[in-house]
Amino acid sequence: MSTLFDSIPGRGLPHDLLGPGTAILNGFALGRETELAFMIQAISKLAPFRHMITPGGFRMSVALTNCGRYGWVTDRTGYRYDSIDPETEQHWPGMPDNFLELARAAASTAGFPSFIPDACLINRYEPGSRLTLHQDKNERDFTQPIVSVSLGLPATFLFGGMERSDKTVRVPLHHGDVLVWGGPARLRYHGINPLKEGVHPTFGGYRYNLTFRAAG
Ligand code: MD3
Ligand code: FE
Repeated sequence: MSTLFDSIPGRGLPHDLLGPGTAILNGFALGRETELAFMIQAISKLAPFRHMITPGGFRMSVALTNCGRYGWVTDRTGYRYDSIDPETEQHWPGMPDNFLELARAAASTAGFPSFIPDACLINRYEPGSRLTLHQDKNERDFTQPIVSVSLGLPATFLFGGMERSDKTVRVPLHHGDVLVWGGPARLRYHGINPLKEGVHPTFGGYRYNLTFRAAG
């Protein structure tokens, strides 16, 4: 059966192979890598990448920073959004116009024309870095989608169900892919397998992931 989201893979048009509420926009960010790399560099000079500590006391293997009105943080007291960077004690860097426009264009293409993200979490993976299965539920409004942008080295994404124990499917994510997670997909468990070694022409030995959220 065909659906609203069926289209041609590899051309930045959405398809929903991962189920209702998902849209995969393969290559949607291609052509913007130079400006995205430049902005990530500029943001990380103001708010450096760091390995945060989980409530359980573990150091995250993924390094992260944020831009926008709110930033996602974790420490021994829990996960939350905060308008202040705990490391610099300053506001997070503003969200660049090109970030906002990319996120809004992707959300709109996937059927969320009024998405206004106020937070962008930037994850940086090095070989071996992983993200264990989790739900994103620190945002205030689950009717708003999350838009994710993959840059640099490829990774294997794990997509589960509404319970941690549900089976997962593995999905390769490549440089330039943009995915939109809304509606019934918004609270599904997901994670990233340990990153493999490699070299990307623009992003070197790293994978970066931007996730745009309406947090506040
Ligand atoms: C599905 N990031 O930052 S992006 C995260 O590649 C996170 O860095 C991963 O999970 C990364 O929280 C995965 C894909 C993604 C992001 C958010 C989702 C998938 C999602 C929220 C709900 C369902
Ligand atoms: Fe997540």
